[in-house]
Order: sequence, then C-alpha cells, then structure tokens
Amino acid sequence: MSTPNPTESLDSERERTRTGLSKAALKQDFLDNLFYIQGRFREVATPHDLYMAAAFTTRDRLLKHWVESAQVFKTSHARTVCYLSAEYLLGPHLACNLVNLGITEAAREAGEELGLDLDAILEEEEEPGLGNGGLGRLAACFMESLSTCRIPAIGYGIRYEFGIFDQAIEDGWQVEKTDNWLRNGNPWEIPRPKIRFSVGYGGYTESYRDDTGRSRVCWRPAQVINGMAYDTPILGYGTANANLLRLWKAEAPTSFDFQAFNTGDYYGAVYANIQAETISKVLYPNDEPEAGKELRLKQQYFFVSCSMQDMIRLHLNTVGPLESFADKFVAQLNDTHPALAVAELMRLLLDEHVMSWEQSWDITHRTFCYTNHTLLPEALETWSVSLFERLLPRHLEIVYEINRRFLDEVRMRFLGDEARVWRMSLIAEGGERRIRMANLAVVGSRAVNGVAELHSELVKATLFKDFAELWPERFHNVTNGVTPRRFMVVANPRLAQLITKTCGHDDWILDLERVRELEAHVDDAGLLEDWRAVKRAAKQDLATWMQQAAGVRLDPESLFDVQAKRFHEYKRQHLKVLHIIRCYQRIKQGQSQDLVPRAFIFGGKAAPGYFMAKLIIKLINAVGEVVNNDPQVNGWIRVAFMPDFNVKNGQRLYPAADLSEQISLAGKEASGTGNMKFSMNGALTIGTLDGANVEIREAVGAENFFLFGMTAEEALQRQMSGYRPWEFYQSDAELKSDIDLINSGLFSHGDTQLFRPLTDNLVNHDPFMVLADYRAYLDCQKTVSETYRDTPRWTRMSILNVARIGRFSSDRAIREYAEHIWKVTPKRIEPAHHSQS
Ligand code: BZD
Repeated sequence: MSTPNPTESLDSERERTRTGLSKAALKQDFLDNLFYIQGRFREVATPHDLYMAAAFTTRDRLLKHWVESAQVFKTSHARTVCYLSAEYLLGPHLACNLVNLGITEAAREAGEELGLDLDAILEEEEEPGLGNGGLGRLAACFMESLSTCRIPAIGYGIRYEFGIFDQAIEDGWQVEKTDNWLRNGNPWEIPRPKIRFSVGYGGYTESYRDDTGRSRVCWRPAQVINGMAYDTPILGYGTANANLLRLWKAEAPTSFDFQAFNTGDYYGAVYANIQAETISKVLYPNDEPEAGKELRLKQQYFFVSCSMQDMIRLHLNTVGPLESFADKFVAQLNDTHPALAVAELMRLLLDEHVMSWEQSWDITHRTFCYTNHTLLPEALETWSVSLFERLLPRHLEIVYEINRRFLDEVRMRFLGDEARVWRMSLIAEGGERRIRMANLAVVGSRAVNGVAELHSELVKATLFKDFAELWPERFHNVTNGVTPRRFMVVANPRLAQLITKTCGHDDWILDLERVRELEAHVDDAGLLEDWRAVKRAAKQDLATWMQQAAGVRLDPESLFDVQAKRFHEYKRQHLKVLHIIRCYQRIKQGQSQDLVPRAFIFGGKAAPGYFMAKLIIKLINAVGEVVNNDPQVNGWIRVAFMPDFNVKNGQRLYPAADLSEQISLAGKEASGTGNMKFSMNGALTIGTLDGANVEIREAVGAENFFLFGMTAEEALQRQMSGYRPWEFYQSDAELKSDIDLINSGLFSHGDTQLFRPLTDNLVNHDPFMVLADYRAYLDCQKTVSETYRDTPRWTRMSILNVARIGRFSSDRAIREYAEHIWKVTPKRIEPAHHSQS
C-alpha cells in the first residue's frame, strides 16, 4: 500500500462535501450555492433564488457522474449512439434528476430543516420546451432511457432561444405568447466556448485537381456562421451513467465585421451579427413541416453540420482514422428533419477529408438509421430544388450523385420499370422540382423503423412500398415507449408508493415489466380502496389547479374524461365535442339515465397558422361556457380547457385521468405516447385501433379497453369507395341535431357563422371521418358510463392497465434499438467509491 497523498485526501474530502448525497451535505451545499452563486442569504432569497440554489446543488452531483462517464467512454472507445433530433421536449429537470440520483427524500428533509418546501421549489422551474409534441418528447424520454440502460450516447439538437409558445386562452381563443425560457438563466447547461464549428450557406462550388491528380470539389460559401455547444447532463436512474445532450447555438463568427465598422457601417456590422443568431432563435411551432421556409432549412443544416463536425472531431481525437467512423458511431435520424446529415457527412468525408466516393458512401450508409413518425402525405418533408441549390449548392451536387447511383441500382433490379424509378427518385419531378427528404433518409440509412407495429406495417405497405421491395431487410419496428421515472415516479408519487408497497419492492422503476406483480393483488379489497384513494387525491389536486388556472370548478367524484395532445383534425378533438353536445342535449331533454357525472378536460396547442385546429379550441371553450353556466346540466357535466399543455402540466393531468381519449382515425396516428402515459397512471382508454393503441389493448386485455370505430383498412376502403359524410348527417337524427345546434349560434352568442367552416367541412368533406365513427363512439361511451358506475370493476380494470403496461417503458424501446438496430452494448460506469458517502 502506498502512503496516502495529502493533496488527494484533501480533494476527496472537498468532493465529498460538494457531491455527497446525504441530507447534511445537501443542506450545506444548498446554502453555499445560495450565497456564492445567487449572492443571497436564506432570509432575503426569492423563490427563484431558492430554485437556482437547489438546481446547482443537484447539478454538482450530476456532473460528478457525467465527468466519470465521459472519461470511461473516451478511454474505452465505447461505441456511441448519436441521436439527431431537431426537437427535445425536455420538461422540468430538477424533480427527475433528484429521483435519478435517489435523493428526493433527502432533499425534501434538507429543505424542511431549512424551512423550505421542496414542492414549491420544483414549481419554480421553467421548462425547456424545445419541441412541439410527441416527436420531441420521445427524444427526451429516449435520452433518459439511454442513460438508464447505460448506453453511451450523445443527443444533438438546437438550443432554441424561444421554445414552443406559451398558450393562453382569451375569450375562448388560443393566444400565443413567446416562451422566453432562458430569461432567468438555465442552471442545467454548461456553455462550451471551445467547442465551436463554422457552418456555411450559399456561394458556389469549384472543381480542382488534388496532389494526386484526382478531381475534387471545393465549396465557397457566401455566408459563414458559428455554432457553439451547450451541454446538458442527462443522468440515468439507479446508475452512475450520464450522457450528454449537446445543443447548438448560432452566432456570428466574429462579434464585429471590422471592415464594415471601419467604413462607418456600424448598423450593417451589427445586423450581420443578428442575422447569424436568428438561426437558433425560435422553434417552428408547426408539427407538420411548412413548405418553403428558408430559415427552417437553415436550422436543419446548421445543427446537422455542427453535429457531424463534432462527431468527426471526437473520432479523430479518440479513435483515429475515419475509416472506422461507423464502428464508433451510429447516428439515429429522428424523422427527416436531420436527414441532411447524410449529405453533410458525405461532403465532409469527400471534400474535407479527401476520401473516395465509394469509401465515403460506405461509411455514411453504415452510420445512419432513420425513424419515420408520420404517414400523412402533407407532413412529408420536401425542399424545393431551387431553394436548396441557393443555400446548399454543394449538397445538391451530392444529393444528385447519390440519386444517380441509387436509380442505376433500381433500374438494374427492375428493368424497364420507369414508373418505379420516378416514384423512388430523391427528386420529385413534375411541377416544381423538390427533394424528398424521406427518400434521402431511407437511401442513406442502413435501418428504417416505424414507431408502432401497425405504423411500421403501413410504412412498408404504403409510403415506402417500393423501398421495402428493394431492401426488405432494412425495415424494422420499434414501438415507442415513455420513461416511467418522469411519468410515474415524479408525476404520481402516491401511485408509485402504492405500487412499491403492494409489490414489496421498487425494482419496477427500472424493470417496468415487474409492475405485473400487482396482478396478484387485484382482488385485494385493501388495494382497491387504496387505489381509489390515490386516484381521488390526484383528481382533487387537478381540480384545485384548474380552478385557479382556468376558473372552472371540477368535482373529483365525477369521471375525469381527458383528451390532451396537439390539436389536429386527424386526432379528432371535434368528435369528442360532438359527444359533449350529445350529453348536453340528453340532459336538457331529461334523458340523463345513461350518463354518469363527467368532467370533460382538454389540453393541447394548435399550430398558430392552423385555422381549423384553433377553431376547434374555440368551440370547446364555447361549449364549456354554455355547459358550465347552465345549472340544469352543470351538475352532470363540465368542460374544462387546461391552458398551456406542456410537460409540466401534463404531469398534473395524467395521474388524475379516469378515461384517456385516443380517438384518431385509424391509420393516421403513427403511435401516440400520451396513450401510454395515461394508461401507466391507471386511466382506461377509449380508442380506435390506431398506432400503439392496438398494442396497448393487446397488452392490457381487450376486456380492459374501450374499443370503437373503423379499422385502418375499413377507413381506407370507405375512402376509396367514395365517402359521403352528409349521408351520415342526414340519416342520424342525433348527429344532425348536434351539428345543427352548433350552427344555431347557441354556443356563439347567436353568431350562426362562427363555426360554419368547421361544421361545413364535417358535413361536406370530413377528411378524417368523424361522422362515420360518431355512432360507434357514442355507443362505446355508453359502455364507459355503465362500467364507471361499477366502481370495483372499474378499479380492477385500472389496476390491470397499470400492471400490464410494462412493455411501454422507453427502456424497452431503447433496448430494442440497441440490439436490433444500433448494435451497441451497455457500458457500465462504476461509481467511484467515495461518492456514495
Ligand atoms: O411522433 C408524432 C406522431 O404524430 C405520434 O404518433 C408519435 O407517437 C410521436 C413519436 O413517435 N409526431 C410528431 O410529434 N411530429 C412533430 O412534432 C413534428 C414536428 C415538426 C415537424 C414535423 C412533425
């Protein structure tokens, strides 16, 4: 044994106090951080100061794991997953980090001893809303599960200065407010001024011969900006593994254009600066691409270029020659938003690292995998060739060359089938020529997956039929999942405690399949009673919050019937509204015998330019105004709109729901993940056979799921044989009277025109077949009411939903990616011994 080194023991002593997990250490560090970072005493600290001190105290402990992980990954040359996503809908960090560090209780007690309430501190956090909806939230769940599953990973994305807008409801309409989430500082990120890359736009390309006489290309961009890295540590649950989320901020390359400055053009110099920074300014609030938005293409190229350059830098620094790049990294494309990475990696290898086309393509193609999240034709991303050429002339040449070689392959395989060549081309011809990003992603990837079984089958049978015929082995399914740490342990601590108590352990948090052990207790009267009490308490919490936030009183004894998701016609929030109107009419007509008291609760944002979606929000609030103020009906039904549905507010909603509405037209929702979050919290689902609903129903048992509506195939058949919605309107008297009631102006202070665009669309076009599924939906809701009246039965069904939901943990999804798609293995980080003091 060597003699102890005095400096070393001093270091570890210091570290023990700064990163220790005991209550005493937390308390001390909290006060230190309050003083040294916020510059406050306990007595004068604002709630925000307290939050910042708590966040820094937690961050110190994360960093310890993170630095250790980084060291191990670096020295062991571990194969690493790079998740490329334009969106990360992270939600608040603090509560989840406390859970993953295993120090929630210690933090709570430390707070109490200082006279502080942890829950109040948690409420202070402003969430980073760097995503629109399911796709962005999936990326966030995956980052957490990657760490939990101990898979070395880097998440790459954009550090938007303004995330998804905050939604306010004014006079029943959605009003968008800017999300200035960085205003008060972000304690979770670490700026990396030394990790900067230049990104070019525009200009021209030049050919030249290199030293060996080979012809090469050089791109001379007209504009160059910088991307700077901001890192956020993402810790796993019950492990010392922590991964890195690296988000890029756009900056001008120098803070001043001195030339312009010296010639007196001060404004011009500053303007160039501002222009560069615009690129990472704001998240596009559409959950479908909007054609032709130049800034969006710039954003995509910006983050993809920084990320690819960073991966190359890391490879050269750790492993060495780029030949082995695809052995070190696998890059997952989260939809087509980062698909430009295929062309960018080719450019970097060809032009900057002077590799041959063949070798560059071999590396590129082995590096990428692509996840598709939508089949909706209007949501598939394409870029006009002329815009692309103006912004990325070199990439256009590369895309053309990829296409030329690819189409040769198609022609070889399918001789004379020019129609197929035309369909598969990366360039859509006829009309304005456009680049099909989905085709680029498929051609440039070695694996392609859908996000639920049904969706993955439809991907092969419809969208990518030709590709699946050419490369059947390339297509996979990985059904989505969500993290039980955030959506159970953090969102619903009472339920988590009850599960732990009933199962006799908390191993289910890491291995969600083990919630199945609840099944053995499903007939235990004590459990049923406790289960109901937990749900009841969550409903009370939500009712209290809603009263304050939306001014609506909800009765926790009523059935909480919730639809929370982005507003989209295909998700059919208007079908739900028709149901409410039917209930209203029945009560008014004295036919309430089949009903149970219900609170209809909605949450969700509409894209600011999506008129119809915003009109549906207005309709919900308009119906709510009438219903909630009519004493004849408001003992039976209430309508509430949760303003600003985001991750934080979602966490209030999932635990309180009795019924989860998953009522999209079959074949349209790729997967859905809200469906999983509700079910995990003991809500029963009313749903169509769409997306992951199909698998949820299989898992929880058909008898514990309220199914209605056409199948995807039936919907398609009906569409093809000529769907005539007005026939449903004419032949179903109740349906007609519900729509007519909207048109009567009852919900719009006598204005008979306000909702006409919506009702006319339903009666004459109804692209998502609301009217065709209306009757089946109402019938199914009747069964829901009957079942709810049988409280023990409902409670039992609720328990079975939770007990059988294990498959929908994002840990399972990540393990499937790791094994079947990425071919990566976990790398365990051994916590340094002294850290557990
Ligand atoms: O992705 C969603 C799908 O609609 C869901 O069915 C699915 O569960 C999730 C996760 O796989 N898609 C999105 O959320 N899409 C977007 O948010 C989006 C954002 C920008 C541009 C295009 C789409």
